[in-house]
Amino acid sequence: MATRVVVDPVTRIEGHLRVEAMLDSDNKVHEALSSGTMWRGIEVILKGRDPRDAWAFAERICGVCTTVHALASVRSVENAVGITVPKVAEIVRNIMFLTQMVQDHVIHFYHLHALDWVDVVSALSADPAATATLAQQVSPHWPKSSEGYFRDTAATLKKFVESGQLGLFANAYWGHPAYKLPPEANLMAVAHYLEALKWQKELIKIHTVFGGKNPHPNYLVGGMPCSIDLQSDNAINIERLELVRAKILEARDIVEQLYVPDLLAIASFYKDWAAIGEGLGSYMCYGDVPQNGIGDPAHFRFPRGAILHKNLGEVLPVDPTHGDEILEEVGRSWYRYPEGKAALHPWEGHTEAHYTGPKPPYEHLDENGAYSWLKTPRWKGNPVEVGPLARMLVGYASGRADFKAVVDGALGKLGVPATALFSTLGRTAARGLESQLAVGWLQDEYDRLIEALKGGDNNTADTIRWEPATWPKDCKGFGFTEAPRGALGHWIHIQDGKIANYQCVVPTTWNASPKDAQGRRGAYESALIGTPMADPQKPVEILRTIHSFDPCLACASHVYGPDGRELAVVEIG
Ligand code: NFE
Ligand code: MG
Repeated sequence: MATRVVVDPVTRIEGHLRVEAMLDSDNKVHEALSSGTMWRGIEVILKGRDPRDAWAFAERICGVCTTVHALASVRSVENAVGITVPKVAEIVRNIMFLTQMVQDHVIHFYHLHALDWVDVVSALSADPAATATLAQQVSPHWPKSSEGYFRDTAATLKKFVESGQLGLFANAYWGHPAYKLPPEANLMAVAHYLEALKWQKELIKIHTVFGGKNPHPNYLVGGMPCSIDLQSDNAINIERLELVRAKILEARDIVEQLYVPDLLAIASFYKDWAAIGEGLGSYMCYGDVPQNGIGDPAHFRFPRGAILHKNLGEVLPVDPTHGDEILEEVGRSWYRYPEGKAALHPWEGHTEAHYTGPKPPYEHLDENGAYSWLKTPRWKGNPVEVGPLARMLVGYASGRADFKAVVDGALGKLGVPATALFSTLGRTAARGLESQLAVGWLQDEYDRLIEALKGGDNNTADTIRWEPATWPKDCKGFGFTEAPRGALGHWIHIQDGKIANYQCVVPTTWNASPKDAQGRRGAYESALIGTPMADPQKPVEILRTIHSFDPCLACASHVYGPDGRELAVVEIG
């Protein structure tokens, strides 16, 4: 009988994900199920509310990607009622967005994904002097690379392990034959894990300058809720902006001296993963980081577009407001649609819980029935992957020189062809490479901000259409961003100044979706097919590919009851 491997819950992610993988007799995955096993009710409370408040609720869909739901939300309202935000507000939003992206990617690499490749216990047998030599080769400009530094790190780690309370490092498959790094590389990675953990709280201070707090910084329909005046004691002045500049420079060091060198060093031991985890081969982005207003995608730093079937020769146009382009199905999800409806555009979106799965605790999901709290979004009928790899490929295939430079640079260093991008390794590398772009863009956006301010422009909000009385009686809007995990869209329908309908289709819904009506797999499921497993009892290979997407199930399984009715009763007993 075929072996079925169940990983539930998948850890080192946000939210609750279950994966079931069916193995052939040679222990390769031949079928997979990706299931969101939680659902939440954030959107239900949006209905009937003031659209100007929506960002504050929507932002709390997630505590990880935090700022992006606020950004998509204010953009959806601005799009609906016809507001164009001032240039300075847009630059500040770009800085907030890029800060979030860099912080999230570094955390993902070191704290959520690295331990799939780095064996912490093996680090204990590393020679600190040899580790110092290695570190100086890998990151010649990073100051902390002495023998003493690595001796101290090893001593800290040893104390930690001997205490028997692994804490952060508990529950991994230490000693698994799939770990390939020498002990010194493992110790170097553990040291940098700790460095990155200390640093990430520093970068995010940028959010506190412009948004007052983090997580969940403040936003404003029409602009940003901050006043900037270089000379004032009562506004964001040059002293605060100097802090922002310093944090951007630190981020640049972390990405260029630690993250990308570590990524390439670790990847060089795992080149076989450039041929594993390809998945759909189709990708989509909405694009972001506008240079000339959100209505002009031709001038986004992240371009908009789609690639189908690995054809890098053609970037297809994407219009998420077109009624047929993006449709969500629920045939394999625990929801039901109105009679006769098989797929709905988010502006007509409908969410009605209808659990038909097995009664917990259960052994297996029903692969022939519904098996997830995630819906199944499709672009022009195609399953597509969203996220860093999609963004890097769309940028690369669009012929953008900045994308080509970082991608070709990494491929050259690793000595692998461009086809290596279509893989688990490619997905993980893409996250580092776009962080390289993002830290450069952060500096550029900061310079644009200072230039505007020096020119006397410090307008951070357009409040001409603040009052709902100035809005159309019935209007629809689309707000979007490129969240760390990929294309994020919020669709709003406003009637008489109140929210009539609000739907989010988030990155993890695209990537972790169950099958569609034609039986085609989502991105996670598809990427697992063909994966070889060394030991089905210790499925580290499944974690490598699933983690390469950086799952967030909290984002993906928000639920909206269109009539505000009770969706389910949960009994605890
Ligand atoms: Ni909760 Fe999210 C991101 C969004 S989800 S993390 O990035 O939007 O997939
Ligand atoms: Mg949704």
